[in-house]
Amino acid sequence: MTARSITVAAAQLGPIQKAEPRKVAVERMVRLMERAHRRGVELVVFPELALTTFFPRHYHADITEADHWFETTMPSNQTAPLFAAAHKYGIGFHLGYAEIAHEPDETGTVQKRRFNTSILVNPDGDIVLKYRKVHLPGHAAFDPGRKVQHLEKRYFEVGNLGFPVVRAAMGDLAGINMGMLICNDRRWPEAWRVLGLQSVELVLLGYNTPSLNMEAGGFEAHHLRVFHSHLSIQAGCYQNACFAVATAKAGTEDGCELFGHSIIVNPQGEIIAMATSWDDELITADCNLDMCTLGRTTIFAFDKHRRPEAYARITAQVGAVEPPIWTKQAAE
Ligand code: ING
Repeated sequence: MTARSITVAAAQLGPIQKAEPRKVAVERMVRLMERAHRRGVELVVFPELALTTFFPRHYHADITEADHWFETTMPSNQTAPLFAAAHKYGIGFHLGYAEIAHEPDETGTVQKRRFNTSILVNPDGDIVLKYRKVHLPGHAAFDPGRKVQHLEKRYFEVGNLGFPVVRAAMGDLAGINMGMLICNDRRWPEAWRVLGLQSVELVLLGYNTPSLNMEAGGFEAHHLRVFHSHLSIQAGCYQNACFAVATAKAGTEDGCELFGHSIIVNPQGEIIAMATSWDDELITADCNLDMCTLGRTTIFAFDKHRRPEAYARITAQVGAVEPPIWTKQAAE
């Protein structure tokens, strides 16, 4: 039986300066898709917020002043060249962008809503999957203690689409189980596990991660920034027996440095490709999806081994509680 294989790419982007128009970023991405096509790539993963600079580092008292960083339609005239290239080369792509949507809120009233969003587009230009970032790091109000602001909680709502997985045709395969995470999501094992519980085979993930810890809360050695990113992704893949393509926006944007080190990881948790620049760079790998079978039929056969009755705290609590204190009296 021929292996269920797909050739994927992380299309890492170098910096996008605040003044750089979407047109330039899209042209850079189309060039990466052309290069991907020459390498026989069937699915390209672009970063989080791939069309603009990482604007949550900039404070606006009136958040509507940041609306120009958002897309109100997808595709639009500016993003149409990506859909055209996908069709021309027969390549699917993942794109992260800031989304403005006019849709009902929980009271049923149509509101203008803002999300940190990613989509998966097939070569026919269909949006086969959409995800909105659930774990928004940073803060909502201006933080004078910070060297650089990280205002995702100001500009975006928490994603309201859950962590969806869809089985869709891609490359030569009639169906692949694909899901998405965005940046900070990768640090939360619950997010990976919700995808794993839907039999995900390939997780598509974009990120924009500062190379220095912007929190004034304490020292974190620089080399640990990349280590923690890779650790989270490798663990997520191993513990859910899936592949992941994790693509950075990297380099220095208006003086703020983002690390690259985009990676492609297999269900054994091995890094099978890694970017070495902090600029536009295409890394590729052939993913034999049959590799997912070993983990999910043995160590991580969820139906055989998971014990949800012991996991109640995971959904019952938000923060941690203090444990009981041991005393001799209490122990007797
Ligand atoms: N960026 C960072 C990320 O989670 C961060 C924020 C960095 C949080 C390092 C904690 C530690 O990769 C985004 N955009 O989520």
